[in-house]
Amino acid sequence: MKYFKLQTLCLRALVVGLFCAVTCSAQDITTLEKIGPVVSLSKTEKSVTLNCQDNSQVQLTVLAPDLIRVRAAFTKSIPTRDHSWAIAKTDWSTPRWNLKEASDLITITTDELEVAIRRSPLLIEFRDARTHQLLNADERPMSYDAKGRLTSLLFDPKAGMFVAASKRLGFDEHFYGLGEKAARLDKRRLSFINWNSDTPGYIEGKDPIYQTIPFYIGLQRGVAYGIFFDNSYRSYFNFGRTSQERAWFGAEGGEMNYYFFYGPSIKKILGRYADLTGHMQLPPMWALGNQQSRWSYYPDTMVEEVVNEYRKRDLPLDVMYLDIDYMNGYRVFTFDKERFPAPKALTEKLGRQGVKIVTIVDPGVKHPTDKNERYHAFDQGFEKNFFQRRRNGDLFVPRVWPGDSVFVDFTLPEARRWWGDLHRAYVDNGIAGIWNDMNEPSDFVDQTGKNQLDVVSYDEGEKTTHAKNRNTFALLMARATYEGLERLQPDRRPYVITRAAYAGIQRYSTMWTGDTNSTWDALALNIPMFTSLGLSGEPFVGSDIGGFIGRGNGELLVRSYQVGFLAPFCRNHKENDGYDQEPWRFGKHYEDIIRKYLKLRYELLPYLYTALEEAHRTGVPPFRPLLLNYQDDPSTYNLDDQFMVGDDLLVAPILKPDVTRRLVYLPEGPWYDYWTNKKYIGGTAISVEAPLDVVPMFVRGGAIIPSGPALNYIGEKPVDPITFAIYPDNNGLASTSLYEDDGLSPAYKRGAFRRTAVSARRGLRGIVVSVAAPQGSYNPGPRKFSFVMKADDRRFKEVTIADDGQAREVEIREH
Ligand code: MIG
Repeated sequence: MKYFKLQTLCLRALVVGLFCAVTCSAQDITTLEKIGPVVSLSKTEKSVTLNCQDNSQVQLTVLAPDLIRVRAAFTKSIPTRDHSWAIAKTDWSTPRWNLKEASDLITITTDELEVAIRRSPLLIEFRDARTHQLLNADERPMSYDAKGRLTSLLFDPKAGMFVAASKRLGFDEHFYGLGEKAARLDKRRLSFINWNSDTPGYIEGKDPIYQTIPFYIGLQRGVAYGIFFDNSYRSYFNFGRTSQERAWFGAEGGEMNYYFFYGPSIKKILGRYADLTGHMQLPPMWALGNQQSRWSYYPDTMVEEVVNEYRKRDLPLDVMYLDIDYMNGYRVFTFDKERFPAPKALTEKLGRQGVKIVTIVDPGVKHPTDKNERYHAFDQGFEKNFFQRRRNGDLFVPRVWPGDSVFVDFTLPEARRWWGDLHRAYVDNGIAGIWNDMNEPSDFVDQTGKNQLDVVSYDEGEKTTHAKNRNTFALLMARATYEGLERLQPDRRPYVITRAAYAGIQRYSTMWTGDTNSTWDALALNIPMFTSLGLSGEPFVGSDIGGFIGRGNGELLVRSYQVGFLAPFCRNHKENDGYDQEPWRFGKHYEDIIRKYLKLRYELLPYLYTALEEAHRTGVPPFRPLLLNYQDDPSTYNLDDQFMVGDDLLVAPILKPDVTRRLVYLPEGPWYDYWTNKKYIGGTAISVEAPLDVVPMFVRGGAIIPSGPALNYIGEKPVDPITFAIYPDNNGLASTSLYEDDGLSPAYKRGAFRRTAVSARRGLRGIVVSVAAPQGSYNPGPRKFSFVMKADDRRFKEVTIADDGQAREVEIREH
């Protein structure tokens, strides 16, 4: 396979890079220069600036009662320039706070946080303002590497020096988040590097991989804080890996610049993080539909054949992907004339069958092989000087799929606009969404980034180099794409999916976890990866169902669907020379089970979409580790072979071959087996049967699960009736709130949604269900509501009423 030959060419470079990465993370930050003691301070309306003996400055800014920013400049003043591509909100209205100065201590207090700053040595401590409980404390003063000791081969001396902050490691402290890491849920005792990298076939422990989200959550005795180290340079996070004493983070350049979030709940931290770095906007609802891909479906008739197969076999499908071979010689914004002679006719034809097309768009713009070759994307970008150049002015020419290529300098606002507008070529042909790949950016010449170190980006006039801009490249490309689609189709919600990212990516794009293996280990890794991404501000996640590399089999594919059928992104995808992997490829036995799960996904769409809207509004992701819902339960702190969707569904998939039974941990409270309605009392692990056609799934007592009819695709028919399945808690109570909107347009942002609260309680003769008057201006049209009582011991009648948009009460009686 050509692709891997290209990759092995760079193996030596990779090995060198990895070696250096390892030595760096093992390096000792205790050798670094420490910031000097505080000699004076000044205060403004929002912040306190500390002047240090060594001419360093530290600035603490109060953004919210639970959010404080810490910025430090070593042996110099805080620069006036203050810019980050990650930050969405800067206009915080300053909350109530005060400053106390004592001879040894400076204290900043908000309603929620108390920041105690020791003057000499300069040590910062964060405490709960009410209980004074310690949350997080500097283990040593913030430090910097004046002598260049902590550098890797990728270090650009012109870009700055290593900066670090070190925190005391709690004996029982757990670490979560940090974006996309091929690692388990609790990151305690692990260390990581952030340097966006194309890493096909990664396995647990491989680091770094595609994305950089330098945000983590610390949890100790049920109390959580968050730290977002907003620094896009190659960064390091060490959660007690090399020392019992400290959890530290640092970067090979840029500023010591971090945001401290206080919970105590993780959900609250995620909300604040979303306020700071941007809320995910709702994608079109069809993005929650089933998606099918492979590298690559061509020509157009093959795409149609796959769709026909789906329809013939009664398997739901919403989206087909065109991978790189749809293009004319890998030229982005073009279609191959032979393979796809009439893209518009194709999207229209598939559109009539309810299927959308998403095309891949890589960053590499083909560089012409001779002077007479005309290609609009290259010609325009070259003429406008939008392509990246080296410090000496030479065009930077990486080698990717088109061969010699160029990359756009996406830090240029005009270049982003131009790139976004180029998507007219897709939109005009009815293409529904854009898939950004290879945006680490990957370069077959050298995957480490070493060859790009002298590439300069405009960066708001700062003209900074690769060391700073690599990790934000994908963020800015996704931004250009998203904003372009928004301009081209203002009445549609853009749909973008990306491989690489930096913090803030949720404003522009959904994501998938790249080139996984078709193995059981890779399948098991899905769960901690999805939940960690959710704890890092990326709610819309998923991975290639069945795995991308290597030969799968029916059993693995089925178990893979049993994880992915409830992930926001549900797409089967396969590498170019891999054995076919569509749901029917291993025979009817497996296909039938896959159909069951795909149909169940579509039935549960009212529930899934409600959970997605919650993520948009609150930052709390749909796909959750149990600890997010049960933060006070230590049994959940490293539980990563089961997950929850929203507040109410608990799923415990089988992650090994030939296994049909497993332990499932159920937190405190009553739980119902989704399949049998059998009631369990939680707070313990139970052993359950899980033959191949069953994924153990439980509903929280107290929940009401809304569902609709099975669909072949979203919008096929009205979601009617909506069935509310009632699972009472020990007091006979249950409730939910259903969210709906038009699923396509941005009108929901202006109130065009409908939220319907439904609750149930014990009545004299049965169960009383109340439906509150709905909120919001969206009108779904006439339809029915059905109420079903779930109990394993008694039989209740199902009740159906017309949903007339009024508050209602109905009673469900026993048979
Ligand atoms: O160098 O476009 O992760 O999903 O099929 C490989 C071809 C490039 C990597 C993506 C994968 C995609 C493949 N791409």
